[in-house]
Amino acid sequence: MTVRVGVIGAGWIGQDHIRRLTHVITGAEVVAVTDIDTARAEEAAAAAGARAVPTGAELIALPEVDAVVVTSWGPTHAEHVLGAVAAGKPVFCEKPLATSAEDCLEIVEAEMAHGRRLVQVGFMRRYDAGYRQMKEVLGTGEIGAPLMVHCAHRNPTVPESYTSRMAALDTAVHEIDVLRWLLDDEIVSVQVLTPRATGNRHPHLKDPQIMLFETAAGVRIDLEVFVNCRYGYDIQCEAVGETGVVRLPDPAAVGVRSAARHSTAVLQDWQGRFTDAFDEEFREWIAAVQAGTGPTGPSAWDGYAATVITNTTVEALESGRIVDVHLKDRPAFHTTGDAR
Ligand code: NAD
Ligand code: ISE
Repeated sequence: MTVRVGVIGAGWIGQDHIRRLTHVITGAEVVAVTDIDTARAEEAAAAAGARAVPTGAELIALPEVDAVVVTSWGPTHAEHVLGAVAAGKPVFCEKPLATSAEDCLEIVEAEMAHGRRLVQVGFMRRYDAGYRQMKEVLGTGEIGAPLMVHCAHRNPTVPESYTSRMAALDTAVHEIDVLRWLLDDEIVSVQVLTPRATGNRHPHLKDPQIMLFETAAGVRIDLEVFVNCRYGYDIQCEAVGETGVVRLPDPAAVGVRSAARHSTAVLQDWQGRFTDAFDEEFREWIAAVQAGTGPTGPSAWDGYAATVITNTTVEALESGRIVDVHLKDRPAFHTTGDAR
């Protein structure tokens, strides 16, 4: 069965997912696209042989739409995800699930009232081959219990519109999700340190930031978020266990020996770094929709946890304090059936 998909939001990532669903993944067809920018919706729809629709609500209601992809701006996600859940349609929502804990919980509760999983959140790092290998090693117990994780998330540059809060909300959110999943553990407190700021930032921005997380099991995570590092897009992750260390591999790149140097190129953007992960994320989501089993990837609960933890990280940045994370108890509905 071909899954007929409607896409809400045809900006950068919406167009990339439309291309992916149309040209990369088998078993899916984009049949409808909407965007508040109607010209953009029409252009993206035409490229996929789909129809442009005026609003998200109308797109969700179309009988020919089997499943919904939400790639609009973050503050609009909750409305569209709740609409899809009310219609009983599987919905893939790019991060964040919603921008407030309350909206995330409303989605969690609506999905539970529906009785089975419909929601998947777009945390694509869980589909990256390197992170998957790390999880496998951690799972075998080969390096013993994890004790510490050292991470870095570096972007070459960000636009002036990028704010200090976005270091948590937009950037560290990926590590927050992938570390909860890698460690199968929950983050319980956060502190943010602001070292000497780079001269290469826009003056309003605190960059770099060092985020210190503690988990329920006592694992300490240090995450450097440095979004004006200039030299490239660089994601580092190293877990230190009782008897060994496991490291995220760098993307494959040829080594060049020339002019008395041995060098390898560093990627320049996140799009290139996670292309394969995005493809696999959609391959598995479409397969789950086809199977009618409900999504197997990051759940509405994971989306809720990520939003609470990123909002707590902003509080830690702005207060300078160590702040505890307050999550509700995880419902039984969400202890099985996700990608853990
Ligand atoms: P963008 O600004 O390029 O695109 C968003 C589009 O949504 C715009 O075309 C806008 O007109 C449209 N839009 C806004 N509100 C709408 C509504 N109510 N109905 C229909 N269309 C609406 O942004 P982007 O970079 O494509 O990001 C979109 C989402 O994807 C964000 O939530 C962002 O955090 C997420 N994202 C995730 C990743 C990732 O690595 N997983 C990467 C980039 C962006
Ligand atoms: C961006 O929004 C993303 O989601 C990318 O994956 C991330 O690496 C980047 O830092 C964010 O700004």
